[in-house]
Amino acid sequence: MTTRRTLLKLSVATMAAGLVAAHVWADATKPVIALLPGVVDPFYFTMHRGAEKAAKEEGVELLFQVPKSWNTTEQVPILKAFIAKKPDVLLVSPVDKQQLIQPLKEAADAGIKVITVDTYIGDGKYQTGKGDADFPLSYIASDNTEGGRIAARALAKAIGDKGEVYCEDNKPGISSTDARVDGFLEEMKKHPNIKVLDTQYNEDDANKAAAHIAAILARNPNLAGVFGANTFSGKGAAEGVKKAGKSGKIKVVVFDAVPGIDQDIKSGLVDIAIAQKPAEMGYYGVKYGADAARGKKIPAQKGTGFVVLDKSNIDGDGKQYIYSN
Ligand code: T6T
Repeated sequence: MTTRRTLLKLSVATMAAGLVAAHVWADATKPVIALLPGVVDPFYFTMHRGAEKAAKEEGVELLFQVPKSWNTTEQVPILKAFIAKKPDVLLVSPVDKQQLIQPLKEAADAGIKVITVDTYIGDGKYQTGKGDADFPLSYIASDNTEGGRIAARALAKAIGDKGEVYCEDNKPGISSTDARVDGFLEEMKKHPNIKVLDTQYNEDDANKAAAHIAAILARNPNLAGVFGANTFSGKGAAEGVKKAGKSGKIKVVVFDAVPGIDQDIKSGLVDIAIAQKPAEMGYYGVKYGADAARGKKIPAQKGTGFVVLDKSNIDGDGKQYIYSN
């Protein structure tokens, strides 16, 4: 005969089970995903819109906070604040391949699923069981090395395959821009009549990039071309070429498609822009995050491709790929 005590125990157990189920159910039904980009720029605001679109489709609560500048000292405090909020998933663009490994490991150790978008930690190869930086579940980004090769081929063609060129870059240690410059230098080796000068670093400051053009022109008056490896680098290099009165003479190839790039291409200041698909990075980041929060397996890598913008498509199909704030 079931005693009152057993009945009581049973009902407590059932209630407890109900509660746990309710909690897990709440996470799986409305996963919380925190999106932590690298810096304030139109690339990441476009990414955020793609993330919001997927969040609506998936019933995800999306947290979003942007570091003021591209720096571990700006990104890590926000990361720690997000960890304290215990989201189900962290969607992050690590600002340094090495320095963000430990802070992200703390997130993973706190039970937060980590997905990197645009940039990666370690060597970007995840879920391999090797190394101390393979714990993220997925890496979603452009093939930046190939992007750098495309930039080199385009610049070589624009300058008639001879003359002096150089790369204008943010800072070393960033997986995306490092790969672009590597791809550019690797491809330029196939162009013996082109001399590649030392890469210049502008710390994501377009004014510094513009000043580099003036300084290099003083030493190398025959400068024929420049590759800007990201938004600030490209914008600054183009500004520097314009200030030097060399628009159209010094060929400019840039990575990214910031607002106004259409004017720069039509005026001939910029020859080509390699537009990434940040909205897709945000969209698939949230889709994969929601799946992972619901216990589904997700691919360890996803390439989002890019589109080469130039005079032939900037007012046509290409326009849709220009980022916006
Ligand atoms: O080029 C993008 C991004 O891909 C890169 O990782 C960092 O710079 C940008 O955000 C542009 O500023």
